[in-house]
Formats: sequence, structure tokens, C-alpha cells
Amino acid sequence: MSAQVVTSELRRWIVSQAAAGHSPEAVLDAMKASGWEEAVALEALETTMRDHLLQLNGGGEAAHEPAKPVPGRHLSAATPQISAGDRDVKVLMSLNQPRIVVFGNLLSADECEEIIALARARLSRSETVETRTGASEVNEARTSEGMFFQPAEFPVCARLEARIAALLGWPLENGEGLQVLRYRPGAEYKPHYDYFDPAEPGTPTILERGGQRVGSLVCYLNTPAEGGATVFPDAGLDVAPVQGNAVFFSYDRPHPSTRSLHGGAPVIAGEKWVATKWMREGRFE
Ligand code: PD2
Ligand code: ZN
Repeated sequence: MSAQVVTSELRRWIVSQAAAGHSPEAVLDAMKASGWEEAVALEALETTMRDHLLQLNGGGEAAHEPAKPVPGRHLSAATPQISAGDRDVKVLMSLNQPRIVVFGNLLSADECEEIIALARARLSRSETVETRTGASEVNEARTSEGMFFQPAEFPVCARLEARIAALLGWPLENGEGLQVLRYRPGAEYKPHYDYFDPAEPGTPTILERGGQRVGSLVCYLNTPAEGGATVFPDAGLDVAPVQGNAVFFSYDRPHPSTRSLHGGAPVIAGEKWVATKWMREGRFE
């Protein structure tokens, strides 16, 4: 073990160097040049900047909670084609901070059409779980229409759920039932976080069943004529909705420092249909 001790003075110096615009590599080089062992310097740099960013993002209790395990840790663009049980799925893009993975070929066109047909008759104006009360409420930020399937309600749902569990390496029982949304022209879903806000009084009740959400998978059931990207403002990333593709993102704590803010941009022409799968940290039963 190293005898070198990382002092609060060193941490303040690291933050001042970053604030002055020096790159992490330049700060690391400067530390090594003044005698710091590389491993100690790297650890000090990473932990100091991470804590600093958490504070900039509002701090709060949740920012300091230990990170939760999340689905899909093993996925990377280094393995661009992976077997997800009954289907080979493409990894089109993978980002680590925030954690976002874009998949191709997750569903066949027939599966997409079947899910749309099953959902269509049950659509109503979308509601979100209202964390102030724990109840479901119509939400002005979401102008789509939606419905929930029960887990494994139809064979096509059960097949997709098993495929998602295999793809993300996450227990089937931890998944909520699929939610289908339809956006007509002008409809959107303003940027939001999918985890339940720990500061809201209704959250403890929601968490009794399965704990926090730790990951989301938005599956595109059709290709809208124009608009409707899934946007990640903190990553500067817009994901185009393409039938059969999907975007996955995870959040290891219920906090904005995960940079998992995301929204559905307004649909300009045509309709947009998605099926969203949310994954909990525990069994959702
Ligand atoms: O439809 C989307 O692109 C979208 C965007 C943001 C879906 C969700 N959130 C969601 O279902 O949570
Ligand atoms: Zn969302």
C-alpha cells in the first residue's frame, strides 16, 4: 500500500486546476511530476472531481448514497452483436457517463405491429406516478396517450421481457410491465428523470414494491415521419426513433448527478409509438 496521503489541500488544488481549465491529463502529469505515484494521483483526481461534480449538481442526501447495481454493465460497442436469448441484437452506440446504450434489431417489425395492435384499444391520456401522493395523475409534461401491460400479459410481451432480461443481464422479476405510448403530431414528453424523487412524500410507498428504478429501455415500435427523438440534454445526445431499435439508460442513484435527464422531442409529422420497460433494483411483484 502507498504511504502517500491525499490531503484536503491537494483536493482543493485539483479543483482549482480543473476550474482554471486544465485537462485531467495535464493535472495528472503535474501531480506525477511533483512526486505523486500514478495510481494514487489518479484515484485522488477521480474521487475529488466526482465529489465536486456531485456538489455542483445540488448535493443532497441521495448524491452520497452508495451506487446501486444497474442492468447492462457488460454492454459495450466492442461487442457490436450480442445474443439476447431468442434474438441477436446490435449494439449501435454505448456511452458511459451518462450511461446510455442504443440497440438495433431488438424487435422484429411483426412484433412491433403486434404490440401496437394490442395496445391501441386501451390507450388513454398518459398518466405518471405522482410522487407527492403515490397515485397516478395526468401530467401536462406528457402529451402522449398510454397504457400498461401486465408482465407477460400476452406471449409477445413475455417473449420481449425475457429477451430484455437476457440482453441487460437483469432479473425478469425486477421489470415493470411494458408501458406503451403513442405520440401524435405536437405531442412530446418534456425532460424528466425516471427514478422516483427521494424528496417526495409519496416515494417511500412506491419503493415498497421493488425499490428504486435503476434502468429504462425505450423500444421504438415504429419510425415517425419527422421528429420524436429521445433526447438526453446532459449528454447532448438525440436518439432517432427507428422501428425495432431501442435506447437503454441506467442511473445508479436517484440523483441528477447520473445525468440521466431525458425527454421525448415533439413529433412533427406522423405518429410515434414506443414501449418502455423500467427495471427496479429488486423484485417487482
Ligand atoms: O418516448 C420517448 O422517447 C420517451 C422519452 C422520455 C419515453 C420516456 N421518457 C419514458 O417512457 O420514460
Ligand atoms: Zn422517461
